Formats: sequence, structure tokens, C-alpha cells
Amino acid sequence: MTDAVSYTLEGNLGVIRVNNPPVNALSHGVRSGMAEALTTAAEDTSEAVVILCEGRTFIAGADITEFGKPPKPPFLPDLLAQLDNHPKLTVAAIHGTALGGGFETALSCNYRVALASAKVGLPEVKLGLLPGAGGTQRTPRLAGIATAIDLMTSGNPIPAEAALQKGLIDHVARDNLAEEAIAYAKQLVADQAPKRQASAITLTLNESDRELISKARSNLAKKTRGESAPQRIIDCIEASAELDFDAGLKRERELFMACMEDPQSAALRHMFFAERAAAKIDSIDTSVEPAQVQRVGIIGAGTMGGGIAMCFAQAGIQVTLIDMSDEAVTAGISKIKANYDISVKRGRLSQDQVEAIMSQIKSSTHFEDLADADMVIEAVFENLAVKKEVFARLDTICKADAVLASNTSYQSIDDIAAATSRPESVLGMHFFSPANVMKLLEVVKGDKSSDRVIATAMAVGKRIGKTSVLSGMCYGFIGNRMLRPYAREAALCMMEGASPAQIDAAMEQWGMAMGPLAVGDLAGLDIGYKAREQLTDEQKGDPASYCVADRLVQAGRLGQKSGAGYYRYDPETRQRIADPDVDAIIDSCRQELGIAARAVSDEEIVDRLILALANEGARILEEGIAQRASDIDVVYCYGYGFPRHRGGPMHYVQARGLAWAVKRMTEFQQNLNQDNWSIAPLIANNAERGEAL
Ligand code: 3H9
Repeated sequence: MTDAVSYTLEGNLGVIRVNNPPVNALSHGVRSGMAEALTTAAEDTSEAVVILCEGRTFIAGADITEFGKPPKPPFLPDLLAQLDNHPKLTVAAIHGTALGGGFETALSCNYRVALASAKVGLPEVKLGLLPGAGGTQRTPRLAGIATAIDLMTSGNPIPAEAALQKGLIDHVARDNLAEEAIAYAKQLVADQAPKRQASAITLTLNESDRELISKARSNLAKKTRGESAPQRIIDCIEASAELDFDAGLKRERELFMACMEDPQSAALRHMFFAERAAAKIDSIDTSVEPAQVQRVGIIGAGTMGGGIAMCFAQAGIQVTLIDMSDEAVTAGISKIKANYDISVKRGRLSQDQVEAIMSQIKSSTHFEDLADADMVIEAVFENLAVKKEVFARLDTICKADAVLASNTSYQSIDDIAAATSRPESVLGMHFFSPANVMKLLEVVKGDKSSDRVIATAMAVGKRIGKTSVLSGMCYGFIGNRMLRPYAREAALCMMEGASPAQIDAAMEQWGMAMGPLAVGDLAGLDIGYKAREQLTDEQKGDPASYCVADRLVQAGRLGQKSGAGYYRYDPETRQRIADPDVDAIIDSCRQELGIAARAVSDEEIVDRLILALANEGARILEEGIAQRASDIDVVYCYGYGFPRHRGGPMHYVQARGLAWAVKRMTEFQQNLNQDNWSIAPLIANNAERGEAL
């Protein structure tokens, strides 16, 4: 047929084998090979056709690398119409993950057999798309409205057994898929089983279905705020009952194309590849083997250390949690237990699972207990002298090939490494709070960190379920360094006339998980205050960027933990409430610094904050701190609540146009503080050359 598809007549069965590594995506070669195989099977002596895949998985979907390029026939919907209307009985044999267009291929067969370990799903929503090859029409017909909504709007795959119960597959194979699927197909032929077609089922909506649909719409409007694909999926599900199959397919096609043309899908597809690219380190040879990590030591049993311990224990890695006193260690372990109690209460983990996880965590007050640790992560408070002392002690205790990592957010890894006799073994592993929840891990390369140590940290990050991004050494690394100009612009917008509520609402409406001032309140305003106390006036920068924050802290308003910061907080619900006292503080700062309030539009707020991020991101790229622009996008989407459907700050600015970015920043240069808006040469030059970042 083609290199990717073969067809053989085996007795009374036609067997189509797809072999398109790594995930058997439905590239042009696969589609045309399958079309040809189906044509052959229609005309030969086969009585049934089985579709099998080679390698690690059944078809994992359309080939995402082909999206945005000129489409080449045969198109998937046409191929699946050929499959649906095939004269022979058709059976899909599923292993690995049948996803998206892959599962739609299976749904277009008369019967589906899946290995018990297989999963099936329609993850298109995660790419800003909807199942565009009949999935939105066949799924509700086979499994009902509720399952269709769950499967397509969550995008999460379900195991074979669950799919069987929901009517999405017909048989679970226990051992050898190829053999069992072929035997199953032969039996169907022998039994003269009917040619079942999902497309032939008529669906009607009852009152409870209508209620489900309307509830899903309003829940999704909150949960996936600003995203268009989830709502379009609901439109398609409605169409599956209100229109006949062909008209439903037509509606699905229209809405699929609308998604394809939507910048949200381009952003989400960018994120798909960005996440995978982030795992690759260009400067390290693929022959460098990461070290085996079985035992990890964590120093500091506070919130951060405890959260990190949970990540490792959950991945089955033994943890020794160290702190200075028995009280500190006991408090740390109790906090971890309390976190797991909540997970049990919410049904996320069973008591047995929690006990198994807790059995991986030992505690101690003796550094000597780290002598056999493969990796040690220091999570003590942000003080260079203390960290250096910790690393000097580790140097005398840990085995020669142990990886020594600091969870610092700002300190120099090189200074910390210099406290040891083995700087090549030292690097940063910057977790985000709460460490057991947040997906991002910044792996920070010191001047002397060895390739092996970096490869080990990246591999461990993957093992504990983090999305890891490599950062070079600079103050704040990638994420926190960019946060400074972002926070500065938020403060300046406030001084120029916007209220905290306006700024936060503008950013949240745009898609940020939380506005910048609300984030300040959540993190604690005293942290920045204490950090500023160490700086000279020159280092602190424009007083307008911190005057209000200083006053709030001096008034005892430290943020959520003290019940008030930029807002007051309802003690019961923690809801934020605008506070006239804060308006008065802002007014007095304006008077002191001679700033006249003006109307600041939401558009100006968003443009200033996002361009401040991207401009700093471009400098980070110029300096080689980040390997690639997409790594910065991963940092912001996974660590800072940046909306994935905007693709991260670098993608957003790139997609909007670097020429636009230059024009807008030039306006800011002219109208605002000029020093804050010097345009990163990478943006200016690439805009001029018409090149991507
Ligand atoms: C769709 O189907 C639309 C239809 O409804 C309608 C059409 C008309 N295409 O993740 P991994 C690459 S939309 C191209 O590291 P894992 C991936 O980039 C699609 N390439 O492995 C990586 O490349 P590299 C719906 C793809 O074992 C390599 O394969 N389907 C595709 O951790 C290995 O991937 C989806 O959204 C693809 N579809 O996970 C499924 N998928 O090595 C998306 C993967 O160069 N895929 N690659 O970095 C996945 O969820 C995971 O890749 C999967 C394997 C679970 C399959």
C-alpha cells in the first residue's frame, strides 16, 4: 500500500497493518495507504477486515505536524466514510492509546477490541479543537450524552474496561491482541454478526440530557473561561441528537474548521510541541546517561520541603526529610499527613495508597543520614550564607556521585556550588509552591554543573511528573526574573489611575489564572518588602513601583495571611473585597510622588503587563539563559498561571506580530517611563527582518 500501511489476506480476513512510528499518527501516507487497503479489501475474498497497528500504540490521532499546512487528500472524514460504508465487516484492534482521529477510526469500524492495558480518548480539546472526523456524532450515539460530554470536554482518555462498560468498545483482549482480535473477527463472521454502524443509531434528547447539556455549558464557561473549543463541542453533541448523521457531520466539520482557524488552537498546538521540546537539551549529547535515583534527601521540612518530599514519595522514591529539630521534623511530617488526609477525604487516594506513600518518607535531624542518598535537595530559607553552610556540610557527608541541588528561587548556584569541593555535582532544582501540585520544575545550570547532573535532574523531573525546563544562571532564573517587570507595570498602572480590582480583573478576563496584585496578596507582601530592604535605592528602581506595597506592609497588611493586603479578605470564604483604605494609601503615594491619576484602559493594562513579560523573555533568550522561546512559554503556562490557550508570552507576542510589539513598546517609551521600555534587540531586529523569536 504505502510504507506506513500494509494489507494482507489471511484466510478469510483482510488485515490492515499501520506502521508509522512513533505513534502511528494519521499522516498523508497512512491515510492514503488505508484508503487503498480498504479498496482492495472491498474487492477481494476477505469476509472481514481487521485494523491493527505496529509499535507502541494504535493510531494516536491526526498528524498534528500537518495542521496549518495545505491539506492533501484523502481527507480523514472521507477515509472514515469509506470505512463506515465498507461492504465487509470491520474490526479495530486497539493497544496503547487510541486517541483523537485514531479513536474516530475505531469508532467507524463495526466492532472494537482493545487490550486491557489500552486507553481510548478524544483529546482534541487540549489542542483547541474538537473531534473532526465523526467523533462528536458517533460517541453520543454509542455511549450517551453524559459520557460524550465528559470524554470530549475533558480530553482525558479512559481505560479499556471503562470503555467497554460505556459501550465504546465491544471486547477486552487479555493477552495477545493480534491473535485475540483475529479470533474475534473470525467468530463474528462465523456467527454472521450484523454490520453495526454507530452512524445508523438515532439519538433523541430527553429532559435530563437537556439539563446535562445546559449544565455543561455553564460549568465550562467558568472552568475553561475564554476557550472556544469546549463550547463548540457541546454544540456538536446537541447536533448529534437534533440533526441526522450526515447533517451532524456537516455541522461538526464547520465547527472543526472554525477551531482550526482560531488562534487558540495554534497556541495550544504550540504548547503541545513546546512541552516536548523543553525536555530536550541541545548542548547535551544523547549518550549522556542520567544517574539512577533511588534515595533522595530533602533538607528543610517546611511547606516547600514537605511538598517536594510528597512528589518523590508518590513516585516510589525513598525520601529522608531533614530539619534542625525534632519539632520541625514532626511538624513537617504532620503537614504532609494532613495534605494526604484531604486527598483521602476527596477520594483522590485510598488510605492504603497513602500508607504506602508515607512509608517511603523517613525523617531525621542528622545530615549523616544522607550518606547514601543519590540526590539531595536543599529547601531551607532564602539566605545565601545558610545555603552555603548546608552545601559545605553535604560535601563532607554525601557519596561522591550524589547530585546536590538547591531549591533556591534567586540565589547564585555558582556561589552555592563554590562552598563544595565538587561544583560539577551542584545545580538548582526550583520547584513552585505548592510543590506537590505545581507542574513546573526549573532545572538551573550553574557554571560548572556537569551534563550528567543536568540530565539526571531532567530525568528525575519527568519521573515525578513535572514538566522541567532548563534555565541558565541569572537573578530569578527564567520565571521570577520576568515577574519583576510584570509586577512593576502592574504597580505603575495602579499609581497612574487603575484600581487593584481593575488591574486584576483585566488580567483575569484576558486569561491569567489570577491577577498580579491578588497573587501578591497570596504569596505575602512581606516577602518582596524584606527583599527590598537588602537593596540600594538604585537597585530598587522607580519608587512608584513599590511605594504602595511598602505602605501596605508597614500598615500590617501582609496579604491573605493577615486578612488584608491590596484587598480585604472575607475570613470565611477568603473572597477578596475592594478596600477604600487601600485607595487612600494609593492616593497618598500619588501625592507624594507627584503622579496625577488618569483613566487607564483594560487594553493598556494587558498590553503593558504582557509586553513587559515578553520583552524580558527576549533578553533572557539573547543571553542564552533559556534554550528556546517555547521553553519560556512552558515556564509561564506551568508555573505562573498564564493561559495555555494564549500559548505563553513569547508565542502570544509572536502571533500578534513583532512589528505590533515594537510599535506598542515605542508608544510606551514615548508616553511612560522611558527607562522601563527599552526594546530588547532580539524583538527589534527580528521584527525588522520578519523572523520568529
Ligand atoms: C485529531 O486527531 C483531529 C481529528 O479529530 C480530526 C482530524 C480531521 N501527531 O508525547 P510523546 C509525537 S487531533 C504528530 O513524547 P508519550 C510527539 O511530538 C490529534 N506527532 O510520547 C513526539 O515527538 P518527538 C489528537 C505526534 O509516549 C513523539 O510523537 N491526538 C502526535 O509520552 C512521542 O510523543 C492527540 O492529541 C500526533 N498526533 O505519549 C494525541 N502525537 O519525539 C497527542 C505524538 O519528536 N499525543 N506525536 O518529540 C499524545 O497525547 C501523546 O503523544 C501520546 C504518547 C499519549 C500518544
